[in-house]
Amino acid sequence: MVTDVTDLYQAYGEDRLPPGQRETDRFPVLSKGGTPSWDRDSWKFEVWGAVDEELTLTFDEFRDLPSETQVQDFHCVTGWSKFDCEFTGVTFPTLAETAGVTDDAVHVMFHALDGYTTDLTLEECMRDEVMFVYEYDGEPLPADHGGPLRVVTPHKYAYKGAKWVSGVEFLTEHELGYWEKRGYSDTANPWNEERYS
Ligand SMILES: Nc1nc2c(c(=O)[nH]1)N[C@H]1C(S)=C(S)[C@@H](COP(=O)(O)O)O[C@H]1N2
Ligand SMILES: [Mo]
Repeated sequence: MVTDVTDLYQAYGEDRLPPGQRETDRFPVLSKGGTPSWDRDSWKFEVWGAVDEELTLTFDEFRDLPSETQVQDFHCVTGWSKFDCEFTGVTFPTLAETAGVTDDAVHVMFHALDGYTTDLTLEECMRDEVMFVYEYDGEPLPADHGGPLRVVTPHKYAYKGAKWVSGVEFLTEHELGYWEKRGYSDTANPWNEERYS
């Protein structure tokens, strides 16, 4: 079953295409540096911080979590949007439920293999559209797009979705991620054009 969530813009604005964006059919690659290498045997996904149970999952264990497929739009803060991306993976609420989030958790820091980080409020993460994705259009997620595992955040500019995600830290206080420390908006709502802080 494929769930189409491309209508989520209706909660934020009139138009599916956020203001100041242009639609592209391509799927450009945008990374702060090179594509990190990974190895299936040593790859680990970790969950720590304000949780009942810290988790360390192998790639196969991650793949065994309940998954779903969604059609989503993708908005990069540099001005391009790609409609109708088919992503398969694990929703954030499913992952959170697996670890058991404690009552004092308020924010979430995503960590990635290239040293990238990004932070969202727990509330902004606890939506089924926030997914840990390992397949794009029914194929393994290409390495340039964050394979083996990336986060997608269709309600935010795409820098809120860490490629090559290696772990999730539940925080009891707000912290800033890589781009948020360098002047990009912490809230990153595309329909309000929250590009810079
Ligand atoms: N680990 C990591 N994640 C990242 C980035 C990055 O440099 N490193 N760039 C972000 C930015 S600015 C965007 S627009 C999207 C780009 O995803 P794409 O290369 O699949 O288009 O990934 C986001 N996630
Ligand atoms: Mo971006």
